[in-house]
Amino acid sequence: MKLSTDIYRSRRHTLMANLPDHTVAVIRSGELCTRNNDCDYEFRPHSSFYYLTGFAEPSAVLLILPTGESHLAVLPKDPEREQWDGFRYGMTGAINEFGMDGAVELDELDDLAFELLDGAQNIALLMDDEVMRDHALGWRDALAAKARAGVVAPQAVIDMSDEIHELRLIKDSAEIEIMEKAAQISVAAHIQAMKTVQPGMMEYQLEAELNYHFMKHGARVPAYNNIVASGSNACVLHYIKNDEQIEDGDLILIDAGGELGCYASDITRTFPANGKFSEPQAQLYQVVLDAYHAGLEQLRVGKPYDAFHNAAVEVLTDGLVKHGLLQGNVSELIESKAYRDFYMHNTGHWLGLDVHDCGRYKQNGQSRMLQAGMVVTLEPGLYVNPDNETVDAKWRGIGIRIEDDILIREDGPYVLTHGLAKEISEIEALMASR
Ligand SMILES: [Mn+2]
Repeated sequence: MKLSTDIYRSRRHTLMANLPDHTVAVIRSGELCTRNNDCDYEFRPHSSFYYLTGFAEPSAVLLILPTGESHLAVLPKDPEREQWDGFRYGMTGAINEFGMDGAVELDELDDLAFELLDGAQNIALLMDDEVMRDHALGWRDALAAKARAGVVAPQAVIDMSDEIHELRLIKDSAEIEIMEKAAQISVAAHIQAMKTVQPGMMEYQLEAELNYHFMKHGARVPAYNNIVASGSNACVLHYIKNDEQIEDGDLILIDAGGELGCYASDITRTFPANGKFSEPQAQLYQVVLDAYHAGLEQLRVGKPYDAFHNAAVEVLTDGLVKHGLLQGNVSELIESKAYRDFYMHNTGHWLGLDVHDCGRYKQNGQSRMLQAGMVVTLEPGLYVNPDNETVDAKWRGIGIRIEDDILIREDGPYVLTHGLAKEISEIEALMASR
């Protein structure tokens, strides 16, 4: 899934062009993380580091000069370690395969930094990376101590998060292609889950179908912890235990998406375990589906970011009143946020290398305008707490969310997760065909 080295090089040049003059940028891939004893979690590089390099080994540190000239400190080639832990690109690979202008072994990182930072004004980094921040301040102090030898230490450590995040927010065609593939792998996995479910199964047995299809089609890992929630578990927004038995009459909410080439997909569907919605389930489901369609209409170039959320909230609140779960005037119930008892999350988020991707939602205190190349999720839902005694018993414990991944294009919203049933009749037909 590595893109052409020209793409990464041009991203590094653009980043430097957007930072103040005389700045050297530094960013790292991250370290292996212990699961237990001597077992590590599978390594997954930091998204912004990967965006700038396509390099997926742990412990790597990238330094970029104001001209865009790029140097990578990497784990050294080591036949014995590679015998145990697998292939490393080493310095030659960093230059030949990843288009770096220079490379050093990790233990020469400090010397490289001293050389490249001498005379620079700023060290730019991701301010939330405390390890890198401490390291960069250490470099600065060491250079400052050599002032009498003519060394000029950088004056400031600055945050480059915004500059990287704004680049990552607008997806290029290569990224969109990968994201659509990731989305379609996840669509196939969700279809399989709908076709496989039977009352009596455990939630994790259904989860196994998702993981099997993600991996079988090239998405080695889920982009986030799979949510497979039956019955009232669906009202727990981040339910990941997935260890209860699915019962006849339950709705099942699955929020799961595969990760491909480090890009996330993020899909939610809610469907009946026995293949047929009950009447109250269908009534609330239709409200959420109507909110989805109202939101989708707002996902257009030039609309403010919050328009699709507001449109969804209006439809959801209207539906809650229509079915008697809330009483009163719709606009007053929105104003007082009464709907939040049933709808407590936002209607979407940026999607990209991270499932909750980077990029500001507001500019100058106002919701920002949508632009072509942005990818958002659209995910209205309704959740009736099983203990909510203010509503008729027939509604209690129903949890519904419908979520797709939407690319903003000049010609309108494009559903990357296309081809996955969401109308009631479509879901029931798909499940009847099992
Ligand atoms: Mn989501």
